[in-house]
Amino acid sequence: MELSVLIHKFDIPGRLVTINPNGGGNINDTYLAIFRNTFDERQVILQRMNRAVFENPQQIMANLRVLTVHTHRKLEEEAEQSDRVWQMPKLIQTRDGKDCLIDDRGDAWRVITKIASATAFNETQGPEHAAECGAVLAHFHGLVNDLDQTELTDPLPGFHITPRYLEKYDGTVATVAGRERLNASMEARRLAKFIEDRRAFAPVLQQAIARGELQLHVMHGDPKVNNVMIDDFTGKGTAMIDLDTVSPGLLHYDFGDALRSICNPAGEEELNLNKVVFDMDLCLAFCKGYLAQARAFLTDADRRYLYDSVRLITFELGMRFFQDYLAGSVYFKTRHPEQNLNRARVQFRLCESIEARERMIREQINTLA
Ligand code: GN1
Ligand code: MG
Repeated sequence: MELSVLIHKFDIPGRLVTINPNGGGNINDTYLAIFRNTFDERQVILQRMNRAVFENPQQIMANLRVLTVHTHRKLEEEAEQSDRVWQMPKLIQTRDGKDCLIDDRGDAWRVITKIASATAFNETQGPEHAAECGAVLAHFHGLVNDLDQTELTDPLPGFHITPRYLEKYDGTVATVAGRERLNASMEARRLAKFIEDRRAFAPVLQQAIARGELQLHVMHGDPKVNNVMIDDFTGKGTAMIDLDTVSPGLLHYDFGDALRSICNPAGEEELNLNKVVFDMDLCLAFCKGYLAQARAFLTDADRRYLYDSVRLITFELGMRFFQDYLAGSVYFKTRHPEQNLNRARVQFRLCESIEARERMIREQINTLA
């Protein structure tokens, strides 16, 4: 079905002016559509949900419904006291009242409102930007902390359970094709060694959960830098987007993933590894922004594992990219065959940089948390 035909199945006022690819997600396909009438304009985001990753789109939409109803109500309640207008996208239904549309190929499509006059940057712009990302994540955690976890179904069970990725990696290495790719280059063998050296570290957060030290909360699941919308006029954060992975999890998965992304201004696709460093100024700024609010809901045990989460999620993402490379790049979208290998190199370099700064990172966190 053509995009212009598809979007007309949704209940959007005005006439379609343009529809174009938007953003560079690794999983879903995203388009921006603009509708106008004589006195108004409506910008919406059309997305095809990746069926290979999100097997049950209806379940994702049900989660989004629960999340948006809960947060819109809270945002309205606290609007008067807020220092800014916090935003949260709204679902737009099909003309026959459904939250998503299944096309003739079985693909699921949905439309949400676009956060207008705001930008999601692929690379951190500086300490102020990092601090805003921290404030937005903490605000998001505050918004969802009283959302009943049982109302959400886990869209990707085990999503940040690092030992499961290790098992998956081992499974891939055991295949003929996986072993061939692994043995085809020095670089791949070097990355495999990197993983071996950190095997014992992989269960650190799961063990803390098992000991009863850490509890599950509602988490965002993917709080990387380009999922934080920054207001074009005020420079302040205004919303978190990309809400498909919102589910019960550890706040640490979000904290670690946010720092992994925000403190690497070179970005995830950098080819020159020398440019990949964990930036301590950005770390300090993010932590100030996040912990100023999050301090109120973190326990002492939570604080003890914050550093580990940064190291772990960086390691985990590197391993996910590497496993996918060895499996023939079937999960993350790629434009060239070596792309996932390079993404893994970047994350592992970043992980080393984090390890080298352990003492400083812990100190920063401890003084602020
Ligand atoms: C994927 O689709 P996107 O780009 O928002 C991935 C995240 C990774 C991220 C790395 C469902 O997110 O976990 O951190 O790539 N999402 C899923 O860029 O696997
Ligand atoms: Mg995402």
